[in-house]
Amino acid sequence: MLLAYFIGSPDDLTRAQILKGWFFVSVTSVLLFFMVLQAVRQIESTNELDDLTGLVRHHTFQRELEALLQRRASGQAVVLMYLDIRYFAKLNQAVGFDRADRILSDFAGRLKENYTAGTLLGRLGTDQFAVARLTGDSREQTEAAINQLRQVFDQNARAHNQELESALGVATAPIDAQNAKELMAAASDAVGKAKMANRSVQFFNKALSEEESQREALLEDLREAIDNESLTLAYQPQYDLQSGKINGVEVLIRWNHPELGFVPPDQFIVLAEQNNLIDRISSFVIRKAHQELEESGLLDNLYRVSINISAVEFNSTALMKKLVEEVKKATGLSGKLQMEITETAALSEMGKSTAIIEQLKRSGIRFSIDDFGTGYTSLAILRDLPIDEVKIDRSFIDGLENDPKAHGIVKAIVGMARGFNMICVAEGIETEEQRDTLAQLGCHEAQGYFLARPMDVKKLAEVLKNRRT
Ligand code: G
Ligand code: G
Ligand code: MN
Repeated sequence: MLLAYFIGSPDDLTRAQILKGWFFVSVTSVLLFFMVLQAVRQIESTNELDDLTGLVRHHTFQRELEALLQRRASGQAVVLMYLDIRYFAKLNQAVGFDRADRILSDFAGRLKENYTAGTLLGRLGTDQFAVARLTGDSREQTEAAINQLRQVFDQNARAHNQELESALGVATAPIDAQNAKELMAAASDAVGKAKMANRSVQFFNKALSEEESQREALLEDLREAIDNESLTLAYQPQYDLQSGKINGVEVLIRWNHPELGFVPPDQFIVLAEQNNLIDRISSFVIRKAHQELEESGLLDNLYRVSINISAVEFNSTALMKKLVEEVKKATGLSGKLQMEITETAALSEMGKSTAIIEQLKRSGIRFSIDDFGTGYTSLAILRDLPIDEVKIDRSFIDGLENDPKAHGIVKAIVGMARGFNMICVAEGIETEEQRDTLAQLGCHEAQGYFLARPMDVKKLAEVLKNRRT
């Protein structure tokens, strides 16, 4: 033996052997301890019981729900209700964690008292509970189940002297979903909508939810298109009504979607505005227009390049600062740049951006009000901000020939623009007669299909060249 070889006396040998024995015992117990600990943890996680309420957690709930769905007989429905306690964070702050915890555990207690064993109860989040049960498949029976749950919630709130609000999301199988996972997704979707719309009860609505997922998909694609710079630009010339020459162009963004084809900007601009992408679109437009017009040598032939800037950007100082940075980088273009304020959102807080607008103004940027006469622009904006141009909305041009009122409005806008020393541009010119009437009324410039459609930069180069010769 190895020990005997190293240790001389038999006494030492015995002691060493005892030590060796203890050593093995300790190692084994440490190993055993960790194995048991792991096993206990595993058991805990498969049971997934919530410490505070004793209710099951997400995974177990889903498993039990699947089993409940299997037990469903024909003519029966499984109704799943998600209950979210509104403003729970506020409650936590107001009464402290301990009392808030007690409100939660008492609510769970009441649920257990009020429902029989056949009803599934779960705690899915801090302030989110789930109740699932078999009912008949009539609407009345579902509503009875909803009322019962709301009553239990209200009783608990009263018992704690709290005014608590709940939001319920309701989904039923087999109408809304085929399996437990889908049913839970449906109830979760519904409770999210209830909260967003400040409603106490919201039923799952498949059509709504599909529309939303389409929007989500479109948004994802838009993000990608912005990342890959696969959006393109179109330019629409603006003509001087006296000389017939092209004074400027309006830059319009285009999205050719790989599957959907041409997606109109009205659709995706709103999406961009709602999802903090609008500044990236404006940056792209400035950068790309600068690059395209410079590379094709067209900048010298244009007095003015107009881009559309969303009111969302004009309403935000931070977004306006980003815009200023982008404009600074486009040196060749910035001297000709005009910003059209498009009124896809109300110009509510433009006051905040006044300083930046004035700064842009001093560096030579011009400003135009788009769709004038139909949007939210008030005359006060024309008075308070350094506006250089108004674009008469297409709808008035449309009525120019047959609608005396539209004619009157156009005449008034032209007069007002001239009075303010602003350039007046008419958009949406589709006939010769419209063009001639506008020239007669003293409108400075015109833009529209009759004169030229939006076109890519190559075509624009041709049109500008033909004009010169
Ligand atoms: O030509 P068209 O269908 O592209 O324009 C539809 C609407 O989208 C118009 O109101 C136009 O002002 C807006 N739009 C077009 N291009 C842009 C753009 O680059 N930025 C913003 N914010 N709006 C744009
Ligand atoms: O709102 P804004 O002015 O940015 O709108 C520009 C939009 O007007 C673009 O979608 C452009 O394609 C469209 N447009 C340009 N000329 C005409 C026209 O003569 N008739 C119509 N109906 N639309 C036009
Ligand atoms: Mn425009």
